[in-house]
Amino acid sequence: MPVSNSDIADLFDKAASLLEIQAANAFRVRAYRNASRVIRNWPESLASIIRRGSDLPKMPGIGEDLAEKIGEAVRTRNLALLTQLKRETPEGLVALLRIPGLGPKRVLLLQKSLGVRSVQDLEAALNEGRLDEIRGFGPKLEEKIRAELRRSGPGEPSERKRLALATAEQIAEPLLFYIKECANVKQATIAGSYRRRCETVGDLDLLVSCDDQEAVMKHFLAFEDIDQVVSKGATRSTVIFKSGVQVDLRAVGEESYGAALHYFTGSKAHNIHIRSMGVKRGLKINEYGIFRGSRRVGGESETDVFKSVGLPYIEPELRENQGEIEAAAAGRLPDLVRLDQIRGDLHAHSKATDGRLSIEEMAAAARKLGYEYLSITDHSKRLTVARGLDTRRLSSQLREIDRLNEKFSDFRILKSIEVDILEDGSLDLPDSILSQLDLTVCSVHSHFDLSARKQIERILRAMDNPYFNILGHPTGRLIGQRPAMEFDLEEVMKGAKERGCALEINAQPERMDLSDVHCRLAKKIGVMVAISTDAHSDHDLQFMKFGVSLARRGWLERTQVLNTRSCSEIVRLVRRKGVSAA
Ligand code: DGT
Ligand code: CA
Ligand code: CA
Ligand code: ZN
Repeated sequence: MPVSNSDIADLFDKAASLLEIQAANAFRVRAYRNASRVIRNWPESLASIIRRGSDLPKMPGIGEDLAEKIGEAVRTRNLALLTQLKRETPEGLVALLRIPGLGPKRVLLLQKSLGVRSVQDLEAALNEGRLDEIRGFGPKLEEKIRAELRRSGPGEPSERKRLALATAEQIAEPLLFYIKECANVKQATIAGSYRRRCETVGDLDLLVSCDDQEAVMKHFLAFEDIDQVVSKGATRSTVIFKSGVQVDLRAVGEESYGAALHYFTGSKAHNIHIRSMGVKRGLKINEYGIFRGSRRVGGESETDVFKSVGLPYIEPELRENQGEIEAAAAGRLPDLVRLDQIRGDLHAHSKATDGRLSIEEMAAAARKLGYEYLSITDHSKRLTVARGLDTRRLSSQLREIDRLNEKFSDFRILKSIEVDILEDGSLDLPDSILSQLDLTVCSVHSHFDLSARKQIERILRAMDNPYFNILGHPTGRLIGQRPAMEFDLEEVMKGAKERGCALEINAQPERMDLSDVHCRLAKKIGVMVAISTDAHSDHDLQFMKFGVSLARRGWLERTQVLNTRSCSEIVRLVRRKGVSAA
């Protein structure tokens, strides 16, 4: 199992929470929290940097001691400090932390003022009405805690699962449709991490503008997917859907919609940065509007917010306080790639291997999306579970594609293959057949556990083959099933750039591989990427939007994305020196 930056960040986060429950020095708590945030968002894999023996880069707020702890986390996947803290902290307190609304601060407060040290203690205190006695525990929070205790039943509450973006969308879209049916609703958006198109989403933040908030609340609370109402008020409600997802609704007047949309889109770090810029200009920026003293000076549109601090509009996907505000101020925001710039899909399977449809059906589906081309990339023979193609079957597929292509004047099926990269770095099919293709996707489907060094050598050796064009799903991760392979992507990206190879952003929801952080690295290195769906059916072609938003989160522009080019440009771009056109 590789140690990703977010694994390291999780360790630091846990340490911060446990330190906080123990009422440790506030500076120390903050140092760990800050470190966690910096590490989580760091664009390069810290584990790779350490493994290749380089010094860690200078990171804000991370001194020698914390840097050493990063090293420890990479080596041991743990922190001795964390083990010690866990030993010292009663289990019950740790379980309390998992209850939504109960951060370490409140857990500490509960412990100090009521002696609550477990979920059972908490339940008792609730039932006896003792929670009312402590500051910061209003009826809203109490109701939220009650709802969680009901939801999780007796015993310890489980850690609330974050949803994959694609899953969240299946819940969010019908909700949005439903809310817009209410005649009072003027505008409605799902803000938060969902709008920033994060890989996973904690809860959905639905924002509406209207002039009759009561009517909108009533309409919302009648939605059939609602399982529990955690809290309801005149302008805000929190509910839990039958699927377990929490949804927060905020209803605001039209004059506040832009300010609220900006606020609830976040991220929190981005908001705080913008707000502090406002303060310097004598402005108060919050979810209700932009104010100079008590006078409202804007808030109807999101642009108002940015304009008030002298910035151009910043796309939601960039709002992570990862340099987007500085870039905006300097007039250097990237011109992010858009879905409507995508002209085709370079990774799709047919029923010749593990796809569900014929090549003809897949091509028809791609044409319907307005695409100019579709690459058919079935598996190669090594992947026996998918009935991978050998030279003979691939040859006959190529003839079939020639026949189909004769029918089109405005569309082309590209001849391709998803060829396995074998353990020794050779490709699974001979050059004699690869040379007859328009381009190749080359993927690792076995031996995921080679050492990082061997994995890199394997992939770079494969890239030495002049018929290697696109590295498919580069880290091999399957979200929730298989971790990313542990190797330094930077080295692979540099190798790809030198050799004229591209990397894939695989838009399958369970892959999303490269990640946004990797995309940013790809941008820095200047290696080309292909955004592909790896479709196994016509429906899967729709995943393109997830790949594009991921690329946008990674600051990628049209020019760096292979499949924003025409078919002939692509074939020309990927052709390697020493390879003549077949
Ligand atoms: P999630 O739900 O964990 O995937 O992430 P978000 O970003 O959707 O976070 P959420 O739902 O807790 O809050 C939605 C947005 O509201 C968040 O992105 C920024 C804003 N927000 C929440 N709490 C604060 C806060 O304390 N200060 C500021 N400035 N903004 C906040
Ligand atoms: Ca949220
Ligand atoms: Ca929320
Ligand atoms: Zn594959």
